[in-house]
Amino acid sequence: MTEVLFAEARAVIDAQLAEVASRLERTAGRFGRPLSYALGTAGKRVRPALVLACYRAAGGRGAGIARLATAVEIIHTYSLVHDDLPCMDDDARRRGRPTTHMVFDVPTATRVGYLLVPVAVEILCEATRELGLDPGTHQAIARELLAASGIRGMVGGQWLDLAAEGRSLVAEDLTAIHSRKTGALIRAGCVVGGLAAGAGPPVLAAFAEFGQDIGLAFQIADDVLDATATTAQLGKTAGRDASLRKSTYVSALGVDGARAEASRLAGRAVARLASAGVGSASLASLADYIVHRQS
Ligand code: GRG
Repeated sequence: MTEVLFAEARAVIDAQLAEVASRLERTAGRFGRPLSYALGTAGKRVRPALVLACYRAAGGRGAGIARLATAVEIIHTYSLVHDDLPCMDDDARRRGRPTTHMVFDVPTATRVGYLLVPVAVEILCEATRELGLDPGTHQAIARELLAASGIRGMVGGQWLDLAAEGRSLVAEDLTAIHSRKTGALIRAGCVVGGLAAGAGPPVLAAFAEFGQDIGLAFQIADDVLDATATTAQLGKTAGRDASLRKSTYVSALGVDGARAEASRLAGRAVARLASAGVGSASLASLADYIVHRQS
């Protein structure tokens, strides 16, 4: 089931990203090529797949949802470009290719990251217009995505994560960091899918709780993969957490304990949908994929 959804997400989102990249190549002067390079890297497209699946689970049928999913992926792409910078995780490889600052330089990659944020907002505006959403829904979607990206979400979580380097953290500390750093954008992807479909408060609350739990499960699986998979498998440097002396769910719970915690969260995420009366085989299989993925 996830194969079909991912095949669709990759085809549609990659085409939209290519279109945005070629637009930027024409209009962004000397930043056109670096922006296009960052947008052209092949990710798994987990967040777009969640936007599409939540939208459809809430009854949405418009094709414009792909553009909204693209906006979410662009925010994610910016975060990866910045995360790899020498002042953050200092990584040379991402998505099977050299990172943006390795191909260009650090000032260029820094600007690429910043420039992608207004690009995402522009695409979000195009999406809500294409979907024919009213101004209130447009505003709710923009607020959800931008709040999740900012200091109360992704940026705040990254900040806490950097400040914690070299310190020994327990699982509760890690949850406080990663529910913001990784979880907030995943949760927002689920909620904006629901908002775009016109879902009511109980379904939106269920999507938020589902996104919260699978967002954390995603990070736990990421920690397990960093400790157990190869660089070739991951497309980014394996074993990076240990070399940066980072506390992770693996250092806190062990590999088996971390896997069990990810499974527990994914199970609770699906149960939350069921108790809100949202039946979605796609979302259940995405939750399963997030825990059992190999890259
Ligand atoms: C200014 C403090 C400050 C922060 C800037 C860099 C940043 C904002 C936030 C970092 C957010 C981040 C990179 C979180 C990690 C999330 C994560 C596990 C990413 C990997 O996601 P995948 O596996 O990647 O979906 P692909 O490549 O498949 O898209």
